[in-house]
Amino acid sequence: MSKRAFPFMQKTILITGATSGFGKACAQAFATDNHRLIITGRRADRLENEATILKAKYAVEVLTLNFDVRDREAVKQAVESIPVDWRNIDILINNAGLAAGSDLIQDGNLDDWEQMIDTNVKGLLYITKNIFPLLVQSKCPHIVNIGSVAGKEVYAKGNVYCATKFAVDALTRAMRIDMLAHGIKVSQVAPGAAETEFAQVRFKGDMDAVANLYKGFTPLKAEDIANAVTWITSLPVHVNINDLVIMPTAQASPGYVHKVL
Ligand code: NDP
Ligand code: 8X3
Repeated sequence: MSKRAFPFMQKTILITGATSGFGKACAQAFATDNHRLIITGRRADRLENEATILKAKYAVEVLTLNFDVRDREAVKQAVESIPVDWRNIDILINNAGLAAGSDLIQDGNLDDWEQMIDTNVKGLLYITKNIFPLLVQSKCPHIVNIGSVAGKEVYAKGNVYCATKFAVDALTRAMRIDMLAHGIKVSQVAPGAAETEFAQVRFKGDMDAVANLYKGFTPLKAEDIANAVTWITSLPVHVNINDLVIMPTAQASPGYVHKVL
């Protein structure tokens, strides 16, 4: 039996935050299956470089959209700018997100809080609302939200990041209910610790803190999450994976990692 339910069916897939980590790995994984890709991010140079590589290596069509998901007008304009022959979007991967800082809540930095809430919650909402009218016309519409184990359990100094990912968990369930009549699949992938640029962003370039986080165990790789996303989005139309929690074997929960130092 084929691994893919629709190996012949080319889809148009929009991935937010495709300049790094999970989003970039998802773009590469979908490109191997010859899908058409709309990739987004703030770093224009990386976005264009990624598009050039995808086109050259996989001979796929790629459209880039360079905007900040926190800017609701920019999101609207970016979606309006999508050319007619790219507007048949089948899959939306709501991946753009971040943790900023790692402080006790009483010591928290308000700019960090706003950045996380604006990106992880409001950005995801802006994208979803603007893409919905395009997605709803697809024969196989699917939204995959990248949540986190931080949206399942809180941990010390996780506070606001955890709250944003609990919100993603809630919004995933809410979208599934609200969009049910439109036949839109809504799934969440909730990863545990994965080595991407996530920790560099969280610790604001403190590479000692990054190294310390991943020391003594094997974290997930971006490709592990991309494999899950491509599997979820390849299932038959009548099958939806609501929620998939993926952890490194060495991690039992956000606060419990077995380290061999
Ligand atoms: P990376 O830092 O490697 O990638 C994050 C991506 O999000 C980048 O492409 C970045 O692009 C984009 N992004 C961030 N802020 C914005 C913004 N305001 N507007 C547009 N794009 C933005 O991290 P990951 O790949 O690890 O993270 C992807 C998702 O996975 C996030 O939602 C994260 O919370 C979640 N996650 C990560 C885990 C991990 O341990 N790595 C575990 C569980 C969940 P650019 O900077 O170019 O805008
Ligand atoms: C990132 C996973 O455990 O670092 O969402 O919060 S964790």
